Amino acid sequence: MSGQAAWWKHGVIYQIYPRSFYDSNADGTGDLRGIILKLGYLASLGVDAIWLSPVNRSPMYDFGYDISDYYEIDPIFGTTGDFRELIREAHGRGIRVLMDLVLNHTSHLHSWFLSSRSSRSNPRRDWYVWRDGSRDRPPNNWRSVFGGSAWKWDDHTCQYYLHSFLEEQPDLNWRNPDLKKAMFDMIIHWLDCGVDGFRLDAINWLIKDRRFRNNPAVPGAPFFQKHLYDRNRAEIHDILKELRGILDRYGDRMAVGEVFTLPPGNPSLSAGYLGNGEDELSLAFDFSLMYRPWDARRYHRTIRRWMGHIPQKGWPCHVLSNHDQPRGISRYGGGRDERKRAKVAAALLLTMRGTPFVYYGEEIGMKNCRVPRCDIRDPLGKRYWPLFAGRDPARSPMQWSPGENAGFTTGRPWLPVSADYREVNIEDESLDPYSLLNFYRSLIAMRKKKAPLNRGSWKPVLKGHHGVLGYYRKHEGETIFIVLNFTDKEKRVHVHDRAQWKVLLSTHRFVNTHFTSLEFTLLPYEATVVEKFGKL
Ligand code: ISL
Repeated sequence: MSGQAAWWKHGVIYQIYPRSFYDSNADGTGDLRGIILKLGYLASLGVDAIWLSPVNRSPMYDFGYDISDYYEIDPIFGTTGDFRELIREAHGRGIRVLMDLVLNHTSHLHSWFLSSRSSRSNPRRDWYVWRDGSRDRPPNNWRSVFGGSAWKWDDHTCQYYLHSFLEEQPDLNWRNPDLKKAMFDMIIHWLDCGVDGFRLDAINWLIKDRRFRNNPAVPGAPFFQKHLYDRNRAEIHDILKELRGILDRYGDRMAVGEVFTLPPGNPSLSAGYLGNGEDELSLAFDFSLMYRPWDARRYHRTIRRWMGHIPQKGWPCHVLSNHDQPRGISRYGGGRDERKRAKVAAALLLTMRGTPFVYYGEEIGMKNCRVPRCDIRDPLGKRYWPLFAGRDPARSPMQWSPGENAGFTTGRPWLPVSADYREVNIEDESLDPYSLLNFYRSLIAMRKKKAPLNRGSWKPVLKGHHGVLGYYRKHEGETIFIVLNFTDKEKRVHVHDRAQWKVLLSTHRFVNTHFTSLEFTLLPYEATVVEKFGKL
């Protein structure tokens, strides 16, 4: 596929958590019509695609990641007609639409599982993972991601079924050819509907060890184990190759896979799912950066490692926040400087080589919301409170305005609105030329306009010593240099490159200011992007 056609390499992708984006019918939960109503905003932000966390029919034990019908839209979000309209309207504005595909498991209320569970001889029995055991002795020691054994005893058929996540999320058996065909048919259905691609949930869980061997223990950590036999099995690659074959038949469709590992971030493993760069996933997430403390050197090393693992023909992507992790701005720290740090992080995300993913609300600096215990909805929060408040803090309603419920709903919001919405909201930030929101807009617009930024090479020169990152992005004779001060101190930087430079975008300098060398005294938390426009 030509570089031109691969929009997913050069564009910016925006993740929407539909429950929390915009509520069009006052039931307190965001919906598809709400997204349609806000397409103008998304276009003004300049994003090329939106990825929607699951909107399929679901009993919502895991808020949509437990699908009970892959072909239907859950009524809380709207109808299939609304979904088709969203695709049409988004396409009309040049915005592509990605669906979240949960392939590892279904809801326990999916008709497939109801059949599978009905008897041992049901033709769909083998679509899920059933094993013998006795009531008090599960088939092996595998643990669920969400805690406890990954096996659930079924009284009716006296066997265990596997659930890598909640017991309401039984794992599918991808070794069964009929199941695999049913899943591929479903994928083809959505491609035919005009969906531009998919985010593949928990893709590294897809296949389990044929012999169901016990996972080795982690010495000294009784609740952890080395997930040798229930994750990252080699056969997953064969499935991804088949899937890529389907996508490629449609030309410009893509798949980005969620590769979650513990400890989080494993660049060689994540990049492994890109295959030779052209025959498996289009993009793979690696979450290393989300777990780094705010330190330029650590950031540099993490990015270098990630870039180093991307196959020659493959393409990286970068992400700072999503619906499972604490929000970026709440992780960077910095107290009163947190929004300055958020600008530096945004400049990094949007000037790197690799597709940037922006999580809704990140562009205005939404923080983790304080969710009182009685309002917790995430099953993880319910299970682990007060040790862990769960994932709700990063899923609070989008802050559209300083009005009631931050303009998200006229009903009662399904999760509390963050207390800071009177200052942190889209309406007010749109009016402030120096807001984080307008900085995101400028970064995205600049990235779109400048080929070195959206497709060029990456050459780091200032590698985080003294808290500063500096790197070149180059493409066909054009050169851009980015410099980022991660600290609250002034920093003197000097890169020997005498030429005519001008500022494209900066947190602290006027656009078009000229320089004859890359010699600056950076202000605290300065992020500056300069372009070479002539020789001296
Ligand atoms: O959420 C996590 C830690 O807080 C992760 O371990 C997460 O479970 C893992 O990244 C897989 O996540 C995906 O699948 C889950 C779903 O709950 C997550 O929201 C989804 O992103 C099960 O479908």
